[in-house]
Amino acid sequence: MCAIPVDNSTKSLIGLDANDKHGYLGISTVDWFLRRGGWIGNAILIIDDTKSVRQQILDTLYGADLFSDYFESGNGLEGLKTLLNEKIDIVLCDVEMPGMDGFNFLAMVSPRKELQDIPILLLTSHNVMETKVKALEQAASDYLTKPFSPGELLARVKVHLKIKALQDNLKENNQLLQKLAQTDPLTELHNRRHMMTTLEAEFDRSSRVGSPFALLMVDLDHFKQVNDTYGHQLGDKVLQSTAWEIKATLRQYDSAARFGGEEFALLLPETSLKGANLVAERLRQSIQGIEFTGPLSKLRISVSIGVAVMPHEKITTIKDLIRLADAAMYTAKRKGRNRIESVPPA
Ligand code: GH3
Ligand code: MG
Ligand code: MG
Ligand code: MG
Repeated sequence: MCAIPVDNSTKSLIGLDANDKHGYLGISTVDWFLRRGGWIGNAILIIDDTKSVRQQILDTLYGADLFSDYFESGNGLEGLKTLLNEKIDIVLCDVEMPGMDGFNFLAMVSPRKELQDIPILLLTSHNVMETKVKALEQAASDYLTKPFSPGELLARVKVHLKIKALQDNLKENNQLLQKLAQTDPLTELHNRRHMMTTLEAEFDRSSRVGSPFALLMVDLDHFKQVNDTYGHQLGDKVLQSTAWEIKATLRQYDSAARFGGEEFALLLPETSLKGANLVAERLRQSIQGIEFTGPLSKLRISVSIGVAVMPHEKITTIKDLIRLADAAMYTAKRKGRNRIESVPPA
């Protein structure tokens, strides 16, 4: 097994016992830490108008091997520019500086959503309780009183790096969960629930501003026969290939969802009847043209598509829009399948 040596300070930073693994980290542990944004790639920004203070901080940090990038600024404004332009993981900022001081710096940073997760530690030069309380009230993550001991500086920086890594990890997991909750696992298209949310937003927008909005209902023809002939598992592969063709057809603001078993919905904002029919025809042809391999090599599939476009006098609710697109799709089935039918303009 691959292992790398670590010292005790690194172990405590990543939450391991000092006796863990005899001073070595297994590659899976390293991998875990790196994936959640470990020390490699960490960047610190040090803002202080006194060069010797910045140097003292740098000398302390260099030995601890916590960062790969070190940024320095001699005033708050310059520091803010660096914070906006670089990927910074933690900020140490002096309180007393000419021009933009530490509190002004905090006031500039706090309202910016993209900077809110970056811990800011204020460096106060006098041990006055009001300054410390004010720092925390103004959204500083912590404070350090100058002159600080190297041990305390390192300990506080490590704690805040660890909290940030955990927060980043939590955020990533939440985003992943949100994506999973919106996605159909087989086809990786949006699921029906998420489609309804998008549909509501687009329906409202179209109703409000009168801009065209098209809904396409796409249903595989004789799909039961595909399952009966090749089995359910290969049937699933066919659904995935269909979804892939649908994704390839989408333009920037379009979206697609798996509406039911072998039925898909395409939402096309700002699209007139003519445009929607063109998209539908392109999709019909590309699905008819899919060439499968292996046991499915003899299979040819097709879809029937129903198109409904608003504004339309028969469409006043989302239910109307879905019902009419669905009815058009069933007309296409009745007229022989592998074709497109649209709701005639009012
Ligand atoms: P039509 O042309 O009238 O649409 O005929 P059809 O056979 O496609 O329609 P029908 O509604 O009779 O059958 C739909 C089939 O889709 C039956 C069902 O087993 C299959 N199906 C639904 N969901 C899935 C799925 O997730 N995987 C697979 N493999 N098959 C599915
Ligand atoms: Mg100062
Ligand atoms: Mg079908
Ligand atoms: Mg169906």
